[in-house]
Amino acid sequence: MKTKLLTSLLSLSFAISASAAWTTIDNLPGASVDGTNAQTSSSTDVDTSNLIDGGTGTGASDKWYTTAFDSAAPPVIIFDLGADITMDAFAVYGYHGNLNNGASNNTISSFTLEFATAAEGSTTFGQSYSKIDETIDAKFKNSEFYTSDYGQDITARYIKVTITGNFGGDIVGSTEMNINVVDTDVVPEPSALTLLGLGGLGLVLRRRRA
Ligand SMILES: [Ca+2]
Repeated sequence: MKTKLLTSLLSLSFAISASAAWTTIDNLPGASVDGTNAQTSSSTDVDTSNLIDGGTGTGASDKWYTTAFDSAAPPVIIFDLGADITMDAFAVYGYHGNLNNGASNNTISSFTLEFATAAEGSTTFGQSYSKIDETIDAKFKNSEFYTSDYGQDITARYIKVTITGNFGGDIVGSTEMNINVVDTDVVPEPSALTLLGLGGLGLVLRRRRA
């Protein structure tokens, strides 16, 4: 009896501890990032790899930025997470530390996210999940970030980020992009576990009353 009750409570606690953590993408084994637009400069201090290096400060080596911005030909960044990863949110960091000068107009004001699993490959997006469109109302600094909450768990290897707007500047940039990884090893099917836990608890209580 005591063992059953303990098992039930343990099941409940695991279900409740459904956790996620922000992850710098380059901490994932085999992860990489690339830009797929002529506006994305390849010179060292504006490289897309600066988006996943953990640095969100004002230094040139912290940033990625384009050499121009044209919403008709928006820059595209594709993250390869190295393997299918389950996540529930994406973070886009700001570009410039001083919001009161013109450079802050170069921070991202809108973007879209598309996903592809390892099986789907890096060039075919939108099969498993719908595109997510985000509009950012206010400018934000380099170390600040905007969170795109997926509203669901998404499992994918590739994330395609299309930057569709800035705040009126001549270029567009960001210091970092992160994902919120859901720890699927710790959190198996919460609904099934909760039901199992409640069922087991009910069984114990019924037997105690008898
Ligand atoms: Ca960075």
